[in-house]
Amino acid sequence: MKRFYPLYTLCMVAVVVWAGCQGKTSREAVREEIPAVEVPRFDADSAYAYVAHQVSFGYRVPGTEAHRAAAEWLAAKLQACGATVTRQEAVLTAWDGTRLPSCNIIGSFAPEKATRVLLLAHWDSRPYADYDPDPDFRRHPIDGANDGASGVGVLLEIARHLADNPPQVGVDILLLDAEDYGAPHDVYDDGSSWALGSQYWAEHPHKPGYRARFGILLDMVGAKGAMFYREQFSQYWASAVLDKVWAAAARLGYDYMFIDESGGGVTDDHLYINRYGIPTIDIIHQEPQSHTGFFPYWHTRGDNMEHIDKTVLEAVGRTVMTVVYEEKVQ
Ligand code: AHN
Ligand code: ZN
Repeated sequence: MKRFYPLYTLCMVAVVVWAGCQGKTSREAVREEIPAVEVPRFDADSAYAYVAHQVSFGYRVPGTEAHRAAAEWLAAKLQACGATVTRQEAVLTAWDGTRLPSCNIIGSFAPEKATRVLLLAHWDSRPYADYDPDPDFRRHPIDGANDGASGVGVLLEIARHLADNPPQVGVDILLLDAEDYGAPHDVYDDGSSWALGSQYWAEHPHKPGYRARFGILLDMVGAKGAMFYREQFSQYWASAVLDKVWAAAARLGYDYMFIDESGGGVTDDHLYINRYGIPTIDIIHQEPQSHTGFFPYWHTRGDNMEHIDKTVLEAVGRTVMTVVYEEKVQ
C-alpha cells in the first residue's frame, strides 16, 4: 500500500536543505577564521645532505682547519639563501684554559621586520668522546653528526625557503660555536664550561638590544628513534612556546616523537638566551632511561652518519617550519 504524505515529504526536504546549508556555512566560517597558511615543503634529503656535508669537513673543533672551513661554508650557505650574514668572532677560554677561536654565525631574513623568531643550533663538534665504550678513545674527537650537525642541517634546509617564500615574521638563524667544549664528565664542572658561544652572544648580541618573540633551539634532532620531551628550562621560561610547538607536531602526526611529558633540565644554549630575555625552548633528544640521559651514541665515536634518520629530520623540520609560517604579526 502506497500513500503520499505531502506534509511529511515537505518537512523531510526542508530538514535536508537546512542541514546542508548549516554544514556549508559553518565550514566557510571556519575557513574565514583560520586562513590556511602555505608552508613550503621541507626536503629531508636536502637536510640530510647538509648534515653529511658538515661531517665531511672533519671534526669541527675550535682551532682546527676543519672548523675554519666549516664556518666559511656555513656563512656562504646562509648568504646564498638570501640572508644578511653577521660573523661574530671571539677568542673564548675553555674550562682547561684552552683558547678557542670561535665564530657565531647569524643569518637574518627580512632584517627590517620588527617581529622576529630566533632559530638556533650549535655548529661545533665535541673534542672528546668521553662516553665512548672504548677507554682508549675517550679523548678522541667525534663526528657530531647528531650532536651539532643535525640541528644545523634542519635550519639550513629551512633557510633555503625563507627568502623566496617569506613568512609574516622576520627570522634569525643563529649558529652557535663552542657549545660542546664542556669539561669531560670525569672532571668537575659547575656547568659554565658549556655553551660558551651563546654565553658570548648573550653578552654581545649581534644587534644591540636585539629582541625576538621567541626562540627554538635544535640539539640532537636527527638520530633514529628520537624522543623529544618538554625540557625543564624550556618549561620554566617558555612553556607557551613548548605548547605551540608540541601542538603543531601533534597536528602533523608526530605526537609519537614529541612526547607530552616533562624531561630533564639540560644546560644548553637556550639557558643563556632565556636569561638574556628571549623565551626559548630546546628541542633535544632525551632518553630518561639511558645512563647519560641522552641518545645511545651521545659523546661517543658512534655519533656518526650511520645513525642519522631522515624521518626525524623531517619531523622536526616540518614542525618548526609550520610554527614559523603560522606565526602572525599583530
Ligand atoms: C650538559 O651535559 C651539562 N649539557 C649538555 C649540553 C649538550 C652537550 N648538548 C649537546 N652536547
Ligand atoms: Zn654534545
